[in-house]
Amino acid sequence: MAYFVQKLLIIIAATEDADRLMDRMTEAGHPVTKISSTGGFLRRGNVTLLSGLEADAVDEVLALVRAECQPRDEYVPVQALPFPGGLPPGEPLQVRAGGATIFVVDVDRFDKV
Ligand code: 2BA
Repeated sequence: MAYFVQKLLIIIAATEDADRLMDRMTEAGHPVTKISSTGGFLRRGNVTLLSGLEADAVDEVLALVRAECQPRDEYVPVQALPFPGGLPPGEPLQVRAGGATIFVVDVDRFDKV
């Protein structure tokens, strides 16, 4: 199928949400590539999804991301962080788990050879 790629979505999601989101995107006909990644702060595995889309499809994919990647609060002991010396000791740190971080980037050119 020919399509005109105008936007690149870079979606960083929790590993436990990413497969479901990929299924929903694929069912809806949106191409997607999964890359294993690691967050700089928690140093936990997460997933980066790349999807090259027509501009009209961006909102539909963002709605799927919102539905499948619900943010939730998690508490992480400061000692479990890779750099405990950098943070004051004491209360566990509240972090956002799940959810997604999304970049929408203009595509100058898209080729397949
Ligand atoms: P991490 O860097 O491992 O961050 C995981 C979560 O830890 C963040 O969730 C946030 O709730 C918390 N956090 C991050 N830095 C913090 C800090 N300096 N102090 C206190 N809490 C902090 P999200 O913001 O939802 O980010 C989830 C993941 O998305 C990140 O994993 C990172 O892999 C990626 N990410 C987020 N913003 C990004 C950006 N501007 N550029 C590139 N990657 C980004």
